[in-house]
Amino acid sequence: MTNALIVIDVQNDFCPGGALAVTEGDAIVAGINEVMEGFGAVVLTQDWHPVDHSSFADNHQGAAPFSMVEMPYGPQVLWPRHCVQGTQGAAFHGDLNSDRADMVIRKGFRALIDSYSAFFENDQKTPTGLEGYLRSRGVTDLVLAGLATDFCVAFSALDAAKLGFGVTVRMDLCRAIDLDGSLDAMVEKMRGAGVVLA
Ligand code: VGL
Ligand code: ZN
Repeated sequence: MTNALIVIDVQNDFCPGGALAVTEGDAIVAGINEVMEGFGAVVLTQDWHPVDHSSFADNHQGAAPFSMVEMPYGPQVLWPRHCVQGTQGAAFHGDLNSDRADMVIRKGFRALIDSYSAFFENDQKTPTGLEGYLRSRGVTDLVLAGLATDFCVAFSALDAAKLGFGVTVRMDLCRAIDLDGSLDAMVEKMRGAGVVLA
């Protein structure tokens, strides 16, 4: 059995002062660095959007940030512009030990589709390639940490469980956006899917 730590989107734009700041988003960085040592593999994910990304409210005329739209693949939250490719906002938090990462996987780089999960884009079928990477390295068990608990962490955990990995989410090493009760809803879904919340 090989385990992997999957660190979700610990990027400047999700930390205080960033474009889509998660409360205390930076408070988990030291703890994540500490646990990295204990894993057979460490993967970092990076939300990585083109400027014309369809998840940005300012690319939809008259739309307010955090409102909902219907995309061809289903409902989608419109976010403030964040994690634009190559910007400082898209860079990892400066204190995150990115040197320890074996693999960095970028997601959300297609303009017409968002990607919360590290495994599949929001159409739930376009793969990111992470599954193949983990399987070819013999990884069976995953521990997830990062931002945000109720979006990218939860979607990644649910997909991982569906794919048959053993999945633990370190809730103490995650922080949530919590939009209209999304945290409670996603915690419930993760429990139902057999994800261990630690
Ligand atoms: C995320 C909203 C939009 C996340 C990414 O990392 O949870 N949330 N893009
Ligand atoms: Zn995003």
